[in-house]
Amino acid sequence: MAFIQTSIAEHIGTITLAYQSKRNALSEALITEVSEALRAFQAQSVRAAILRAEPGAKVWSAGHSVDELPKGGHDPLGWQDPLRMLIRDIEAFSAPVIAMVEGGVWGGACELVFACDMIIATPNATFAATPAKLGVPYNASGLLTFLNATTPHIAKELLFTGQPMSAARLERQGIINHLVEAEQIEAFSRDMARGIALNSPLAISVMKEQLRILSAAQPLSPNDFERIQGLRRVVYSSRDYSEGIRAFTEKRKPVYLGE
Ligand code: LCV
Repeated sequence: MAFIQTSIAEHIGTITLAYQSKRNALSEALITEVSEALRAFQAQSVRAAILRAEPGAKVWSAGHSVDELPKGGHDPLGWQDPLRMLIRDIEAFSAPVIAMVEGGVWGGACELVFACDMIIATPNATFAATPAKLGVPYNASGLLTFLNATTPHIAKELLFTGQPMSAARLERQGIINHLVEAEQIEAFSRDMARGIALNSPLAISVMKEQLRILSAAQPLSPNDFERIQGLRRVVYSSRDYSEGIRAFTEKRKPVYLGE
């Protein structure tokens, strides 16, 4: 695989993001490889998976590949968006996925980590949710990932400020399971995965699916659903949306007018 490395040992599957030249940006090609790896793990009865970057990575992932966001003003985060598909693959993967995080986590990669079943991070890892920086609205299921994994106030601070939040702060809030120094994080994560792998895979997979269904149980009227879609379209067809992407490409600060 060109963008990731994978291995399986003791019923534990490990996926290492290995695209540092683009700071592990979640390109369609990288995401396809992660999804294929999860499918291969499933076929080999993996009982726990670890999703990580290379040891010592300064950036765990820079988030959605900005150059792959459509410029035409249509919704880049639709049902078939690669990131959305990966989030669903992680949720549907029948064994727990542990995010092992060193370095900065940006944009859509925050959602990817929050969608994992457990998070183990080094104290200096950071999380920055960037849609407001880029002028992008977030989709409903993605916002639900934030709400389910964090608290409303933390989700809003992350999404409204776009500022990196430290793993230490997120651990204090119960959003990150464990803070572990870089030298021990691999052994610690592997120990947790080993413990899970000794338990009943069937009981775990059923609980994982039950918890997924329960946490997504949000009755929404057709009117409310259409309102959410309509709100997103306002931003996608705005001048600010094009400006955010153009500014990123031109490596300058965006100038937003709110229109
Ligand atoms: C494509 C990249 C990227 C990248 N895409 O290295 O959640 S939403 O709604 O916001 C969603 C749309 C989303 O997730 O958007 C992406 C949000 N991510 C960010 O805003 C982070 C963007 N990246 C950065 O700020 C920096 O790259 C960080 C701070 C992560 C690392 O800085 P560093 O100085 O180490 P460079 O900036 O030099 O990046 C190295 C190469 O990776 C590309 C970047 O364009 C550069 O490519 P070239 O070497 O070809 O110039 N790159 C980085 N992030 N998200 N490409």
